[in-house]
Amino acid sequence: MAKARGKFITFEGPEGSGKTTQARRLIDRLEQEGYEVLYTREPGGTPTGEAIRDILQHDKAGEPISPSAEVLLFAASRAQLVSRVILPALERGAWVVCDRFADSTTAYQGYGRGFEVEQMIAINQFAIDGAVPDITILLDVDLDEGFRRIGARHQEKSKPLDRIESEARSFHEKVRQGYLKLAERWPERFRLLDGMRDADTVSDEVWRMLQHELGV
Ligand code: Z5A
Repeated sequence: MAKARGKFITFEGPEGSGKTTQARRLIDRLEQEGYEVLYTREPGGTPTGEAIRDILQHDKAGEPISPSAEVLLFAASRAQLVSRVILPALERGAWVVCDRFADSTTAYQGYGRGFEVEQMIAINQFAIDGAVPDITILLDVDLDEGFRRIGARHQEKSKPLDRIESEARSFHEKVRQGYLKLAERWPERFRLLDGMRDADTVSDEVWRMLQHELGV
């Protein structure tokens, strides 16, 4: 008998909301339960995607990126990740946990930059080829807390903020509000969690929610 398709879980949210921390913790827990799980991230996750990430975040191409080129570069990274990594893993029965996915484009380029939201959703549909997440965990934090966490990390590693992190506060506020609108639009897929709490409390809630929703 063919193996059941794996589950696809994405983490979304503003900077410093704890996506990477929670994605890693979830993977550890799923693996302890015997699941085959793959961690991946956007932009990136494939050699092509990681090269695009360098262009997008660190101006690797050495010229300003036009806003529409930015949309399409995120979409190109996503299309490659879906076809090379995500769909093959799901089809062989593995679970996939992705740190940001298509909703990031709708939130950042749509609500944040001001591109038409429906157009971002259409571009995403083309890029994801049917790979709609089973569950999207939206970690919500206010801007002050998110930037406090990111600032502390950058100071620790002596790294400057990247291109998108350096956007104005008003941009990041629009992104946060955009995410909340997406959670209202797709309540069957989105689970909104308060990311202001300590990491242990959040990861326990993520786990309880997945036990309830997916029977892990
Ligand atoms: N972007 C876009 O515009 N369009 C798109 O389509 C896509 C992306 C896919 C990717 O950046 C950038 O690309 C992002 C959006 C844009 N830009 N911005 N700005 P990235 O991948 O480099 O970074 P990120 O996705 O924004 O994640 P992040 O900033 O690293 O944050 P995070 O993953 O949510 O948080 P974290 O790494 O788990 O934690 C950050 C720090 O806080 C760290 O020191 C932790 O130890 C600490 N932390 C975590 N959880 C807690 C709690 N609960 N309490 C206290 N401290 C905590």
